[in-house]
Amino acid sequence: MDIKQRIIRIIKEYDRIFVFRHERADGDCIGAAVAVRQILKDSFPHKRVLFVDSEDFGMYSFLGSSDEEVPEEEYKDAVAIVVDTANEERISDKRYSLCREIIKIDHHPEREDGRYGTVAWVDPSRSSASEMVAELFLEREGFVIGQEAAEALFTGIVTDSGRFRFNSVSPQTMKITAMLLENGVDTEKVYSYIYLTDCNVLKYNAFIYDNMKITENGVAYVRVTKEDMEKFGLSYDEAAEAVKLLSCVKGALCWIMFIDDVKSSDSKDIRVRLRSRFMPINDIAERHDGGGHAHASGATAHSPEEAEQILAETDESVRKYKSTHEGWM
Ligand SMILES: [Mn+2]
Repeated sequence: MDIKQRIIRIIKEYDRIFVFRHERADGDCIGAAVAVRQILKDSFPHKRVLFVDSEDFGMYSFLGSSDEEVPEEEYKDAVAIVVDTANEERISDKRYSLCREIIKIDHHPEREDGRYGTVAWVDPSRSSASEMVAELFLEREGFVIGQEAAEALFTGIVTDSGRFRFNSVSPQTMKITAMLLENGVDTEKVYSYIYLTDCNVLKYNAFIYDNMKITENGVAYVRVTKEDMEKFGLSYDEAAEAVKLLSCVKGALCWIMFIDDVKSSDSKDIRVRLRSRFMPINDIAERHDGGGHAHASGATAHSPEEAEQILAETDESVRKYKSTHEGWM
């Protein structure tokens, strides 16, 4: 029996179903979780399907809200469906472990500590967990996918695929999205909730582009101070987000945000958010009290001089890469 059939069979066996997501929620895990709950409630009115969550859904509150807490005994003879979560440590609510069976549906790369669940459907080639959830129910008779669920899944696919731009977008992503649209997605509404931006953030974004510089070999960078964050009324996390604005500068293979470490009040450290395309930059981060992924790393400069040093090293790295590789732009 194929994995999707097994998942469906387990779901049908249980009268009580709990849905779980990963910590630091995003559009995909919220969308997939809300949709699983809605589809199963609409398809099996006698089943109790719950998505208990201690945080509100933030910018994704338009997709719905979580269910009230229930006594722990309720979890015992239930099945857990965990969406979009690579390993157990990242599951935001530990009560999944009380459930009798666990279904994992995820699209993150497989990892050493990633084996959990009675049944695990893991496919890293997928754009999103929402795409997988949509496929699971769309291709079967007897499941009701109404507008609410379709919009939740559409939101997950759109946000996790960078608006259908990432490599993970396949013909199947588009086919599934088409079917969701047939189920009545209000795209104008969804896009308004996801992409409209507060005025102070837009002014800050303008400030970022205004103050961005580019090195000789192609490193786009910007410096953000504590005073800048105060001026625009942004938290560290909100201000730090804007590193992605530097990702689309033609000729720049690397981009860096140098931002005051305001998390500890007396720190003079500068956090260095390093990003790149084609070439890795984690080696540079590792030399400066940091590390991370090949194309997205973080480091710490303990002085303005060290920040200069990191910029110089990155510039040199880009020079080397450009002189020994073709196909970048
Ligand atoms: Mn995801």
